[in-house]
Amino acid sequence: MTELAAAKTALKTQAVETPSWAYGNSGTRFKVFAQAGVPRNPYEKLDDAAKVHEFTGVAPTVALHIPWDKVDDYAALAKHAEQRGVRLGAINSNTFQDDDYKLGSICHPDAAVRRKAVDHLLECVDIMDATGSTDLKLWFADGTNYPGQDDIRERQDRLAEGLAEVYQRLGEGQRMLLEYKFFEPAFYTTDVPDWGTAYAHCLKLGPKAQVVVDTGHHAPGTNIEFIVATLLREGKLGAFDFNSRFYADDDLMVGAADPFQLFRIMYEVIRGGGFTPDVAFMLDQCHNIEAKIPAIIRSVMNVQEATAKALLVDGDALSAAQASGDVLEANAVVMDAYNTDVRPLLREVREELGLDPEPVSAYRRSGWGEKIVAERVGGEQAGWGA
Ligand code: PSV
Ligand code: MN
Repeated sequence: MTELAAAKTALKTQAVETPSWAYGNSGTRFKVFAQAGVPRNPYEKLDDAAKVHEFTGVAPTVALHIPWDKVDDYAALAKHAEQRGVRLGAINSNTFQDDDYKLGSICHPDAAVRRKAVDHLLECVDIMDATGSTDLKLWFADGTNYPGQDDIRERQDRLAEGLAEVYQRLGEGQRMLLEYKFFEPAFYTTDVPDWGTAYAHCLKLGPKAQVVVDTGHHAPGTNIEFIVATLLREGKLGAFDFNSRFYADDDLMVGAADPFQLFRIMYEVIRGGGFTPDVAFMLDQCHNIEAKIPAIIRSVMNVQEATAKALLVDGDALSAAQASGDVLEANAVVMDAYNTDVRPLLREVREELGLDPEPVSAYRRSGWGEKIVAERVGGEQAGWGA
C-alpha cells in the first residue's frame, strides 16, 4: 500500500466523540448568549450530534454529562441515539455545581460531602451499565484558594480513597479516565493539577484507570506532545479532550488557536501507537458566539486535517535524518508534512465514504439549521446546568 493509501485507510477509521454540552447554550461567567434552535433536552442534543456524524462520517459517539443529561430511561436514550445512527460515549461526572462542593467534592474535609461525591460517581457507573458506555470521565474542581486552607497531603489521601471505591465498582470492559487541569476554579492548589498527579493515581488504581489529556488544561508553553508521548509509552493515555486556547481553558474550537500544536500532538499519537480505539478522541468545547453545529463539524474537520498531516510524515526519511544527526533535514521532513494541503485528500476520503466532500456547506444546504429554529420553540433550552 502506498503511503497515501495507508493514510486514507487510517482516516476512514478515525472516530471523534462530540460532547453533548457543546450543543447547548454556553458562555463565560459574564454572559450566556442564547441561540435559536438549541436543544431542550438530551434527545435533541443527540439529534444534532447525529447531524455532525451524518456530514463528517467520523463522529459516531456522543459524550454525556450527568446531571445535565439526566433522563428517566437511559436505555431509551441509547435507543434514540442508535436510531439516529450514533451511540452514547463517555459519561462525564459533575461534582462541582452543588453548594456542598464549595470546599471540594471527593477531597472535601467533611466525610459526608465526600460520600455524596463518591455516590454520584457510582451512579455514573450505573448509568454506564444502562447506556453501554465504557468510559467514566472524571474531572474534579477540587482545590484550595489560600495557603493553609486545607492539608494538601490529606486531600490526596481522600482522593485516592474515593477513586479506589469507584474503581472497584467498574465492570468488565469499563474504565475510568482521570482528567487534570492546572488551575480554575481553585487558584492556589488543585488536587489533580497535572499529568503526573493523574498518572500516579491511575498507576496505583490499576489498568482500568487512565489519564485524559485536555489540551486546554496546561500552562502556556507546555509541551503537550511530550506528555502524550510519555503517557503512551507508559500505556496510560486513555483519552483526549480536544479544544483550543489562547489564554486559559478557553474551550474554543480545536485547531483554531494552534493547528501546528494539534499536528504535533497527532504525530506523537501515531508515532506512539495511540491511533487506536483504546484512546478516545473527544471534543470538550463550548460555542458561545458561533453557530454550534457547524462549529462542531469544523472542529471534527480540524482534527482530521491534523491527523492527515501527521500520517504524511515520511517516517523513513525522518529516521534517516535523525540517525545521521541532520537536524535541518529532520525538521524539514516534519514541516513538509505539516505544510501539505491535505484538504484534497480529505475530500477524496469523504467521497469514497459516500459523503459530501464539503461537510459544512452540505450541512448548511441540508436545512437542519432552519428546521430546528422553526421547531424548537417553547420549553427550556439546554445550557450549563441542564
Ligand atoms: C472543566 O474545565 C471541563 O471543561 C473539564 O474539562 C471537563 O472535561 C468538562 O468541563 C466537563 O465537565
Ligand atoms: Mn475536559
